[in-house]
Amino acid sequence: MKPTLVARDVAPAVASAAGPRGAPQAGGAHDEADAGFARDLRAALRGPSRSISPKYFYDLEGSRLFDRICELPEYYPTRVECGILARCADALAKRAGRQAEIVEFGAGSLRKVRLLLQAFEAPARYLPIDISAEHLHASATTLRHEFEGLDVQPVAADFSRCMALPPALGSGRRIGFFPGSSLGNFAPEEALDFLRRAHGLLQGGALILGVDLVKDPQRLHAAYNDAQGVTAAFNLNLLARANRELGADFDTHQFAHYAFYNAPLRRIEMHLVSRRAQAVALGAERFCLEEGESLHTENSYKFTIEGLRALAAAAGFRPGPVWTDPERLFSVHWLDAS
Ligand code: AVJ
Repeated sequence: MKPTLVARDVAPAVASAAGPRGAPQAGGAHDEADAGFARDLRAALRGPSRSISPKYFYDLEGSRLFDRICELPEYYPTRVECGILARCADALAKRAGRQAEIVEFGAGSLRKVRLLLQAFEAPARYLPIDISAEHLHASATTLRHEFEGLDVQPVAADFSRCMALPPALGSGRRIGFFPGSSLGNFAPEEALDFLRRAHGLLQGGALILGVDLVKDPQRLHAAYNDAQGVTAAFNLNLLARANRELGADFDTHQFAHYAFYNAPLRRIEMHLVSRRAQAVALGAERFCLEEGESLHTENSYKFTIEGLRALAAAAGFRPGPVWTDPERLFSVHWLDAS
């Protein structure tokens, strides 16, 4: 695969750093991203598999809803991971060394990286990669104000496909940061493929990877079925987004949020289930949904510490120390790419 930048609203500094081939122009790239959503949603509605990538959750509204999920009492991963990161930040900083460059995959609202930036010794540059351009640029601006002198270069790109980064600075090591168990959105083969590519980008450096652990299914179930219904709204926003961006006519009240833990596959599955027989228009096409038919919107795989280390090793990393919380809900891994 050619390492092109699948980017929207790329910051000028990054666009020029992408090399002589150049990055796609913001306008054209935007259309490309929309075409991706339209194409993938159409394919999902046509069936027979009826599933779509969870990356389409994250328009501006979806990114905001996700930030609210992270604050929910039932959604333990964010809180627990932040606690772990706060406790291991000094150890991570020591391993990273002076003037490290942090590359974050799926950076979102940039909250967790603050824990690293505060602990690292003179971090040289921060490259947050996220698919939600608007949200990313707003967060990057806030971060620049907080860490004066830090070179922040947001890259609006789909890291699940390909990633092209500006050349490394050469001053310190390049440290990848992939928190939040976003790795769990990938099927095992895709996770391996992503880690192989990350290993290629981080040669000589390392990856700090946060993943959610297998645990009591009730605890997992509650985290994706919160009492306030924020996760339901997040799931249903996919349809609302299709209405806004693609002119579809989904009646979101006619779909139910359904999330459960599939224990044999060690993953949470999220679905949107049709409450009745209905037809939906998308562009010139009409799709019929039976009562009870589902659109599979997300998988969130859970890991064991040993399983994750074996996966990372298969991708070329040398697994280092692991940090966890007293309840062993979540884990943070140091994976050497040297
Ligand atoms: C961002 C993929 C880690 O799977 O827990 C949260 C997304 N979906 N609630 C997760 C999500 C529903 C989240 N990840």
